[in-house]
Parts: sequence; structure tokens; C-alpha cells
Amino acid sequence: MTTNTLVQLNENAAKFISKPKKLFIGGKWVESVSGRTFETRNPATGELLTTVAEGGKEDIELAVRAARDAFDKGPWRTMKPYDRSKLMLKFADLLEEHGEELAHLETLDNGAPLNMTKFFSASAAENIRYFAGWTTKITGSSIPTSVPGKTFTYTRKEPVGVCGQIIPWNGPLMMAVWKLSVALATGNTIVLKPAENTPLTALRLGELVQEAGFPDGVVNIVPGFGGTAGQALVDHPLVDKIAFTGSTAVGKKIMSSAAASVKKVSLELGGKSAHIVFADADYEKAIQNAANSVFYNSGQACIAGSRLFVEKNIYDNFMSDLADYTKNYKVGNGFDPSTVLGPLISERQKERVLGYLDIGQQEGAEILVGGNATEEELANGYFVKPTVVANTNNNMRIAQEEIFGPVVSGIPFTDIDEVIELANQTEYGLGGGVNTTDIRKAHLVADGLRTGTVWVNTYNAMDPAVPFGGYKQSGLGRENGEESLDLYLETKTVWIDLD
Ligand code: TXE
Repeated sequence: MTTNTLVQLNENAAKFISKPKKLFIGGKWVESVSGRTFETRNPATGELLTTVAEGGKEDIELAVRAARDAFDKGPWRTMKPYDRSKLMLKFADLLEEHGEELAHLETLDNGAPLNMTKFFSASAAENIRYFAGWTTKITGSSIPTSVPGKTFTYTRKEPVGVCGQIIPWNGPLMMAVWKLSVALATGNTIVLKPAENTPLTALRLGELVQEAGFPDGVVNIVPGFGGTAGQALVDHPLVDKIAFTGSTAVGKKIMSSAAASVKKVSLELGGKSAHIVFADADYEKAIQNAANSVFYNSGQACIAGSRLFVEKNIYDNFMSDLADYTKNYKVGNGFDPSTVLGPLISERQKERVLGYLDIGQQEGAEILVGGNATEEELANGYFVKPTVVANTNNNMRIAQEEIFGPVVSGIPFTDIDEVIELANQTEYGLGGGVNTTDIRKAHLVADGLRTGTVWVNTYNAMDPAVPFGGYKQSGLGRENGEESLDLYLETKTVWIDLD
């Protein structure tokens, strides 16, 4: 890809694109049993990037068997924690070495601007390093008991077994790594199913897993569609755990399917996060924060601060200044260094977002800036301009349903009790933010919001050491941090009679 404005595509990424894309099962690259393939497209241009072997039920069967064998019979489970850590660190080094290439593949496949995907690939390496450190620190405990006679009672932390991991398209590399790293650190084996829109970085990760030297079958990667490959993974009786990131609707379906064999399930689902601005906030910073919280990744973020609550006495000025600020956001191809917002993932997602703007207007909302006008020169990609909507209230559909696009609804409030109540009036509970210079208000909001994360005078900050996940219908369990380990471990109790 060469034009005057676009960054030249990384040579290794170009090579990868031109190779056949197979399934990674039992340490080998194989065609799908059906021989079927599917297309993946560049969302900035609509162009076909490549075709990929399409995993189906039979391929999931093979991948689960490979993961099962690697868990039950392979060297993985008996490998010393320190050796597992070394493999993970090697994997992280490779990821870093190929960071530029992975960032290019990600921008091609999912559209996010290159500076963002470079940050993601660097963060992905850090995430693996963080979890590599945990391999040597997973311990049980000895427990004094009151039963008669002499006994010794202790617990062991053991891996859950075969983990099915299903990830979305809005941050494919990061999502893959978040799931792989904790599962590897805890000694599990994995079948990873990337989203059908964005299989490329996951497949490249498979090559790096191989190069790092993980035993065959420890990581298996099967791209395919949700209703076929994804569902087969969820239904498979030899899978011990499912970890899923995606829509709340599919999350519910997965939970009920997994009930058939009482699989452990962890879910990271949708959100409709409240972002609160008090009149005492640092005004300029709050404008930037409000914009970044919702327009980051073109609003395709589960934590997007899409409900913006602004204190009544500054509401009109704030919304109009936010609209002015938003006009400066450059929308375009992620390979253009001046781009701030890339395209949405697909035509379908674009239509969905534009559909919500129509719904909002029918409900009486007013679009201050953005809206459906995609610039002519961007007509082939799936672009939507960042959109600021006023005259909204918390009951409107655009304020209650996850739009997953660059759209923020501004809602006025009068005091802290009211705003906490409104913020919690949603089925979701993933993130939330508050902008204020009053430490008391900051703490009261942090205490009052029923969400997995609250950001104060910042937003979107994340770290491998910090737990992330949702209350209510935003999910089950936490990714990252020490708490995530338990989702991948069983606790075994051992009683020994010493008499
Ligand atoms: O998600 P899906 P879609 C939300 C967001 C977005 C909406 C629809 O609101 O607009 O979901 O996006 C796999 N069994 N989020 O349709 O369908 C699928 O193949 C097993 C929020 O793309 O949930 C993909 O790998 N797997 C979110 C993954 O689930 C199934 C990120 C996500 O796809 C399956 C993405 C099934 N029956 C969308 N059906 C977030 N939390 O960040 C689908 N899949």
C-alpha cells in the first residue's frame, strides 16, 4: 500500500498477508476439514485483504482433542513453573520484536489508527510478561482444622484444563493476549477462536507461539464464525472453561449453553458507561476526557463513556464546546498518520450506528456535530464521524442501548445523588468516570457507581496488574491482575490423617 499520505505497509505484514491462512491445531497448520474459507476485508477501504480457512464443528473437535491431549498427556502440566515462565517471556520478546508487523496487520484488519495498534502490541507484550511472573507464585495454603485427631489439610491450585476462548474484533490482538496469558500462566491448554472480522493477528500469534517453543496442542487457534465454530466450542463436553468477550446477547447464550456440562464461564460483555462532569472540574481537561472516553477506537470499546452527564449550570456551554472540540478529530484510514478515528469494523456496524442516530432524532435528540455525513472521499470505508448528541435523557434508547460507535449522548443533572442514581439506571455496569476537583465528590461517585471500574479525572487507563470486568449484565469475573488467576484455577483440598 503506497500513496503520498499512507504509511508503507510493513514488509513482514505484507508477506504474512500473501501466505495461505490455515488453522493452528496440535502444533500444525492445517486446512479446515470442510475446505471452506472466508474473506477478511480492510474496513478503511472495503477491499479484500485475504481469505482464511474457516473452522467449523469438525475443526473445533480436532482442536479440543489436541488441547485435551496436551493437557492430559503432554509435558505442559508437569513443566516446572519457572520453565513455563521462560516460554512466556520468550513469547513476549517475539511479540515485541514483531510489534510493528502486528500493529500493521491489526490496522489492516480492524482499521484502528497505527499509533493505537502499536501501543496495543507493546501492551500485549507487557501483559504476557506480567503473567509470566505469576507462574512461580501460584500457591495453595495449609489450613489448621478442628477435626479430632492429627490431620494435615492443605489446598493446591490446579489448572482448570481445556479453555475455550472466544474474542471480539474491537481489539483483537489485545483481547487474544489478555486471554492467552492468564491461561498459560496457570498451566491450562487453549482453543482460541478469533472474531470472523479480524482473524489476522491471532493467526500471526499462533506462529509466534510455535516459534517460542510451546508444546504442541497447548495453544490452538481456529478462526471461524460464532454460530458454528464458536458454538461448537461452547458445547464441547471436553472443554472445561469458556472465556468470552463480546455482546451481552451472545454472552447470555453462551452461559446457558455452558450450563449443559456445567462449564466454568467468564464473560466480558457490553457497557453503557456514565461519564460525569461536575461544574467544578478542570473544564478543558474534562472536554478532552469526555471526548477521548467515547471516541477512542471510534467508540468501539465496551468501556466507552457514551452517557455523558454534565452538571446543569454548565451543560449548554460544555456540550457546545465539546462539539467544537470534536470537529477537530480527523477521521480516516489508520495508515494515515493524521488519523485520530479509524473506520468502524464493518458495513453492518456502520449501519447499526447510523440507525441509532435516526432513532435518537426520532426520540427528540439533537445532533450538535457529526452524524451520518461520511465524507465523499471516505465513501468506500465504514466511516462514521464522531457525533455529539444533546437534548437527550437517560430513558432514551440511545442512552440505554450499546451503540458501539463514536456517539455520545449528553444528559444534564442537578446534584450528586441524582447523577449517581441516573448513572446506575442501566442494565450494564462496566466502567464509569467522574471529572471534579472536589475529592469528596470523587470518592462518593466512586463508591456509588455499580461498575467494575471508575476513573477519576482520567479514562481508559488500564494495566495488566489491574482487574478489569463488569457488574450486572456487563459480565462475570475479572481479567488482568491477581483476581483473573482464579478464573483459570481449581482449588483441590487434601486431607491427611496423621494418626
Ligand atoms: O458481537 P458478537 P458482534 C457488542 C457491541 C456490538 C455488538 C455486536 O455492542 O455492536 O456486540 O457485535 C462470537 N457462540 N460487542 O455481533 O456476536 C463471534 O464469532 C460462541 C461488545 O460482532 O458477540 C465473535 O468471535 N461464540 C464487545 C464474538 O463472539 C459466538 C465486543 C463476538 O461477537 C456466538 C464486540 C455463539 N453463539 C461486540 N455468536 C465488548 N465487550 O467489547 C457469536 N460468537
